[in-house]
Amino acid sequence: MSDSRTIAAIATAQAPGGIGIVRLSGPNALQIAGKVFSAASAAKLIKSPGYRAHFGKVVKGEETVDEAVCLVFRAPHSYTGEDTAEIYCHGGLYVTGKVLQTVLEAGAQPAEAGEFTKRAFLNGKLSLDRAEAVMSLVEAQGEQAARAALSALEGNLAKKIKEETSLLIKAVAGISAKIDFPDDEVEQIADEELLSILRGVSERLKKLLETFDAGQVITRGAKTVIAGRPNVGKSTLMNLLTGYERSIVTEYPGTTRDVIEETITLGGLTLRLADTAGLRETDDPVEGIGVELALKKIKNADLVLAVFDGSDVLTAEDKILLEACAGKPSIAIINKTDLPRTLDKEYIAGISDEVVEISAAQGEGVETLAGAVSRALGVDGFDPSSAMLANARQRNCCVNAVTLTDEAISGLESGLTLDAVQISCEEAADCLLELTGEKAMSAVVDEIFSSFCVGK
Ligand SMILES: Nc1nc2c(ncn2[C@@H]2O[C@H](COP(=O)(O)OP(=O)(O)OP(=O)(O)O)[C@@H](O)[C@H]2O)c(=O)[nH]1
Ligand SMILES: [Mg+2]
Repeated sequence: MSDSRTIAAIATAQAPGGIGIVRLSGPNALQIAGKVFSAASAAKLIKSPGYRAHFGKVVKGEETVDEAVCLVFRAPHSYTGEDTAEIYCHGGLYVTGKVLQTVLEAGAQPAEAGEFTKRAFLNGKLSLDRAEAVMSLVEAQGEQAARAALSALEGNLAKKIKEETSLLIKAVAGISAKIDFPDDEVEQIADEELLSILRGVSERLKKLLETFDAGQVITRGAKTVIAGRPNVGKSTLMNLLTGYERSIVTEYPGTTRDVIEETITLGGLTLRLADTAGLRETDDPVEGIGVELALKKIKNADLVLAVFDGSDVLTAEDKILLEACAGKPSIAIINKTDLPRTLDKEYIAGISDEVVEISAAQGEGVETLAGAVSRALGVDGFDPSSAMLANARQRNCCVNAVTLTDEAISGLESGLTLDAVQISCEEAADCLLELTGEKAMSAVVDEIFSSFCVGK
């Protein structure tokens, strides 16, 4: 399936940088690139072999736009599977914009969001889950997220799903034979074997579904709120984790009022941190709004870092916070270990599963905290490079496949007609084919790629 339009877009970030890349793909990519790129060797791009770099100039009529390198890829040996030219010019907003404009004036069409990767999918270069992995890799902020995306891009999920699909298809074929040749004219698959195939598929898909939440934490980052009563050191902890003075720290209780947010990585995990106003009853209307916001953040958080002052006694506010954390992934952080301890640690340990002692001011205890974070989020020991479901779409396909496989299993167990069992198995296989894109509807495909960035 190939598109007759030749598309172009800036493939690099829209910010000043050493190099910017304008990419063209489509049947006329080399012809259009040849109109705007003049090679120093006088070589013609249209005649260039693939995987060849040419040094030269981007020109617009008589005007030189930039010195550049043009890389040629010949179909089908390119990312999109089409003829592709990549113009490496100087990075920066003006130059890349002008090179793109020149290419568009020479006959290319502006690429839509994700269109290069969509073409790669439509030309059979990537399965749908691998195309989604490309976007996850681009968006990855932490090491674990990048490893997970790379694993999917390498086809680990696709491979696993294909294995289960072929088992379901084997079951369908087995049932067909039983229906068409009921008198044992051909060798038949035993009911027990059919059941064991289907049970295996259902079990493995359920295992894959179980890792979804942990996978989401790894790929999207955990919404993490730093909470506690005033002056326990929340903002000092925020600054320690971000590595700079993100929040204002003073010895006056009630310093932080607004929610201060920053994304960080801790132990390879991405945390979307929010430092909040100290929790207390207050007559100050501004601080009061801050406290309300803090409580809302706690409610919606994936993880609460509940901070306590180790050099002080436990107060009623501390106890309320401990209770608010019950049943939620949370860590009780006893801060200010550099000062003599007055706090009742046993009380906290009796309520909270994870208790970590730190000195935010001295920068001590971060590693211990990192370990506790990964345990509290349930990703401890999770291998991000194992096959996992990357998004709600993939999860949905998998859930439907399990439901239908389980229907087939109970149908077989209860002696339902083989026709009904066969249909369930076929539909289960279809759900998995939809996951990898072999049977995805074009509306679904359009929807997926529209969330990509332009130039990818
Ligand atoms: N000795 C010691 N002092 C600390 C430590 N962490 C924070 N502090 C001090 O505690 C005071 C309050 O720190 P903040 O980080 O502003 O506390 P907070 O919880 O953000 O306070 P609010 O924003 O008012 O809710 C400051 O004087 C900090 O220097 C620590 O580990 N050891
Ligand atoms: Mg603060």
